Amino acid sequence: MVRIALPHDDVSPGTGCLPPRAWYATSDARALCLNGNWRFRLSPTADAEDDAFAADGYDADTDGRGAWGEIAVPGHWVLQGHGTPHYTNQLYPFPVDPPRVPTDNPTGDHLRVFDLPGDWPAAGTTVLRFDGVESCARVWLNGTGLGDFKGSRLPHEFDVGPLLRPGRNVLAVRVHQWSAGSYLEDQDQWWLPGVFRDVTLLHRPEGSAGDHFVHAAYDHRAGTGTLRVDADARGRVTVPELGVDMATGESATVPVEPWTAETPRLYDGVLATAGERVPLRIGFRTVAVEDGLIKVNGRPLLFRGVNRHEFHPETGRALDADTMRADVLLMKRHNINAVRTSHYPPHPAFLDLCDELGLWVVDECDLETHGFQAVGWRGNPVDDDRWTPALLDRAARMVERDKNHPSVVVWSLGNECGTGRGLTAMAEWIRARDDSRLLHYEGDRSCADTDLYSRMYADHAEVELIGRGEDEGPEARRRLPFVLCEYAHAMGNGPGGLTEYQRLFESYERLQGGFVWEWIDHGIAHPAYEYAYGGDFGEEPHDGNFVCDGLVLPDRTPSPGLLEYKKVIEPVRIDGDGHAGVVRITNLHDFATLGHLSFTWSYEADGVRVADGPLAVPALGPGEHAEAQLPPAPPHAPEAETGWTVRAVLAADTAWAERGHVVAWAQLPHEAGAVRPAARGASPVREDRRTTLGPAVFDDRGALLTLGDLRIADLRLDVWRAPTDNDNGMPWRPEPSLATRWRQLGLHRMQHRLDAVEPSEDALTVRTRVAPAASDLGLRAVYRWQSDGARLLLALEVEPEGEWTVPLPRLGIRFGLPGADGPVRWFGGGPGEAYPDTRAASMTGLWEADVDALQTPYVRPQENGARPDVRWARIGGLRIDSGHRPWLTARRWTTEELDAARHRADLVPGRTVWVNLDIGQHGIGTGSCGPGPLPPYQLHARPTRLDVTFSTAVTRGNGAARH
Ligand code: IPT
Repeated sequence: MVRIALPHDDVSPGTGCLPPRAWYATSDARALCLNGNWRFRLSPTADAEDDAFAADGYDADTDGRGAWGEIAVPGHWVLQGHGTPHYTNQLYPFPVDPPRVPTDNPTGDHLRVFDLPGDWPAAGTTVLRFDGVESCARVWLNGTGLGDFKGSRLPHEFDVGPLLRPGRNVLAVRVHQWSAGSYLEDQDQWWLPGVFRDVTLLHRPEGSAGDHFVHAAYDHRAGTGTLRVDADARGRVTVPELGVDMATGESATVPVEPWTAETPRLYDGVLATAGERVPLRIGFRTVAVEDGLIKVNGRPLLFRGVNRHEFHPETGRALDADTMRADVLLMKRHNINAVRTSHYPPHPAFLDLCDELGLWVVDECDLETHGFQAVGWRGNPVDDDRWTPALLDRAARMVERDKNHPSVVVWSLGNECGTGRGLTAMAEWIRARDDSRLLHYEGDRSCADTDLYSRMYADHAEVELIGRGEDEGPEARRRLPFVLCEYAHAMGNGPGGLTEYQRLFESYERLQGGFVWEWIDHGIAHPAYEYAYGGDFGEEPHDGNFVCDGLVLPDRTPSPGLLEYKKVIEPVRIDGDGHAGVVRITNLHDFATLGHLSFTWSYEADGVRVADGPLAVPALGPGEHAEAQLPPAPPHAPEAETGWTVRAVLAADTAWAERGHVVAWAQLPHEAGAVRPAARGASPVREDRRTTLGPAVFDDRGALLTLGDLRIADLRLDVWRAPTDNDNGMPWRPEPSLATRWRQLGLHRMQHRLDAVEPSEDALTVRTRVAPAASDLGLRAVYRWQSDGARLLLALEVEPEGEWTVPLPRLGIRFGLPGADGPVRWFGGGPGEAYPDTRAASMTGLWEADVDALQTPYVRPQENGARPDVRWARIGGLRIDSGHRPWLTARRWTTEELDAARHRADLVPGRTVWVNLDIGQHGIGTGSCGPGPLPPYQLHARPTRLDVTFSTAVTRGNGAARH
C-alpha cells in the first residue's frame, strides 16, 4: 500500500521560505503588486500528482476542459462562488487525527501571469511575498517549485531572483483548505480558504536594509528617548526633527515627546543603507511591569479594549485599506484605546494605523488548538515536541514582522491552546528576541510564561476578588497585574453589566481593564437572509450565530452595545449636583491632559433645550479633578422637568474625529417637574354589549376596542420577550439556559382567563388571571379603567401567585394599533435602545423616530428596541402618559413573530404596530459567554402597579431630536 504523504499533511511549517523580517509598506526599492484577477480552478481533493498546471508553458485556456475561471486576489474562493464557508467555534470540522487531514480537501489552483517591467533592476535580487494564505500553499514560478508554507495569517517570502524572466512570468499557487496547519488555527470564526492578503514582488537591491529592528525607549524621569536601529546591512539612521544622524547599531539619547495611545507622537526617520532608503515611523515608549502593574512610560494604564477579528461581510478576512481605517476610526470615536488582535496578527497595515492614530495593541500569534479540548487535550500540538518548530516559526513570523510598531505593547502566544512545552518554547524565543514588551497567554492559569494574569469571562465577584488580591492560586500570580483578555460577550442584544466591570477596573489598581468580545459580527452577506451565520450553508457541524457577537453589526453600524461601551469607558467623568449648579470633572486619561477638550452645558425643559453655553474647565492632568460652576438656571415653563447636560467635546479637529465630537457627557437633573393629577369621574355606560367610558369603548369581556377614532387591538398583560442570545446562554453548558427555563415553564404561551368585568360608579374593573399551562404559578392582573371624559386612565395591579423561582422576561402590557402610521415621539431615554443593565448611554430627551428606526437589526432577530423612562409618547394618533415611566417598545411584528424569526429577512412588517409598555424588563447580562444579569437587574415577580393615561394625540410643535 502506498501512503499518500503530502506537504499539507506534515507538522513542518514548510520549506523554501526566507527567514522572516520586519514588514514595511514601501521603501524606494521597486515593488510590483500582484493583486488582481487570477486564473482559478477548484478541485474537491488534494491530489499530489496533479501539479501539471504549474509546469512552464501550461495553458489554462486549452487544458482543463474549461475548469479554469477567475478569482479576485486577495480573496477567499468560498466567498466568490466556489464552495461554501463553514463556521465552527471550538470544534474541528474534520476528524481529530493530527497531523492528517481529510481526503476531501478543497484545493484551489491559482495562476497569475504578469509582465516584469522592462526596467526592473538586474542587480540585487527579488522576493515574492505572500501576506496571508489559508491554510497552506505550494508555490511555483515559471515551472520551478519554490517551496510550501503554512501559517495562514503570517507573511512568507521566497527568493525568486534567479527565476524571473524579462517579460512574461507565470506564478502558480496551489492552496489547500485543510493542512496540518489547520490544527493550529482553530479560532472561533469562519473557515475561509484562499490567498486572502496581498501578493507582492519586491526588488531587493544590493545593500538593501534586510531585516531591521527599531529600539525606541522612553525615560519618563529624564524626558528623553533612546534610539537604536539594528539592521542586517550597515547604514545610517536619520531623524531630522530630533537632529539624529548616526550609524546603525549606535544609539542616541535625545529629549522627545513619548508615544502613547492617547498621544501617538511619531517621528519620521530614514534608515539608509547602500541600496535602500527605508522610512521609519518611530514612537518612543517603554513598557514594563513595575510594582505589580503594567506601566508605560512610568504610568499605569487601563485597557479600554476590544478583540478584533478581521472581517468584512463580503470579503471575509480580505480587508481593504478603507475598512481597516474605518475600524480604527470607529474605535477611537468610541473611546476604545486598545485592541487584542484575536486570534492572529492582522494585516500589517492595520498596525500602521494603530501607530498613527493611537491604540494599544496586544498582538496575538496565529495559534489556537481549542478543538483538542473535545478529546481531553489528547495529541494537543502545543504539548508535542514534533510541532514545536511550527510553533516557533509562527512566533518568529509575528515578532519579526511587527516588532517596529510602537503600538504593539504585548505579544500574545495565541488563544485557547491548553498548556504545553511548545508554548514555553515560544515564550522563551520571544523573550530572547524582544525583551521590550510583555508576554500574554490566557490559557495557562499558572502564568508560568507570562507577565500578566489574564482571564476571560470571569464574573464581577471574581474580578473583584482578584482586584483585592484575594484570589486563590499561586502566590507568584497574585503579584501580577490582571487583565480580562475577553469579557462582556457582545452577542446580539447587550452586553449588560459593563458599568459594573468598569467600576471595578477603576477601583482596584491591579485590574488594568479588559477587551470586550468582540468587535464585529461575522455575518456573511446573503441574498436570502441578508446576513448568514453558521449552518446557513448547510455545513455540519456548526455553531450557529455564535459567530455574530460583535459591537458593530456586519456592515459596521455601531450596535447599541458599542454606544454603551463608549459611555462606560469615557476618559472624562462628569458628575455633580444639578440643584447646586456644581459640576465635577475628573480626567480619567492615563497620559493626556484635558487640553484637547472643551466643555459645554445646556439646559433642557421637558427635553427641549432652552439655553446653552461654554463651561470653563482647567486642562487637568491625568487623574486630576476640579469643580466648575454652572450659570443660574435659565427661565422656563413653571411645571417643566428640567436638567443640565454637560458635554466634553474635541476642541479642534483630530486625525480621528472632527472638532465638536462628543467624548463624554452627563446629565444632572434640576427640577422634577409637576405631574398633573388626572381627573376622574366619568361613569361607564353599558349599551348594546358595549361599555363606553369617556372616549373609550370596551366589549362585553372588558377588552378595550377603541379610544376616540383609534382602534386598539388585544390589550393584555405581557411577560414574554423573544429571547436574546444572552437569555439563550452558553450552548455547551449542560444546565438549562434562562430562555429554556422560560419556555419549560410556558411563559411564551401564557393563558389569559377572564374572572370578572365590574362596572362601578366611576370605573370599569376587569379581573384576570394570567398563567402558563400545567403550572399553578400565575399572575392576577386587575385593570381599573377610569376617565375624566376626555382621557382614559388605566391602573393595572399585578399580584403573583405561587412560588416563582424564574425571573420574568418582562412585565407590562402590550396592545396593537391597527394601521398606525407616522413617527413615534417620546420624552424619555434615547435615542437608542436600553435595558436595565445597558442604559448608561441613554439620554433623557425628547426624541422622534419611525417605528422601523426603533428596531435594532440584530443578525439573529431577538428582543430589542426598548426605550426607558418614558414620561409620554405619541404613536400613530395615540398619546400615552405615565408617571411610572415605563419602557416603550413599538414594532410592526409581534413578539411571537420576532421569536420565530431566524434571520432579518424573516421579519415582514404588518399593518399593526405592536406596542409594549413595561414596568419591568429583565436585565441583559452577558450569559451567552459569561455571567447573567447582576441581582439588581433581575426581574422577579412581585406585586406591581402600572398607571397609564391614554388619550388621542394633539400634535405639539416641539423640537424633538430625530433618531
Ligand atoms: C472564547 C474564545 O477565546 C473566543 O475566540 C470566542 O470563541 C469566545 O470564547 C466566545 O465567542 S473561549 C470561551 C468558550 C471561554
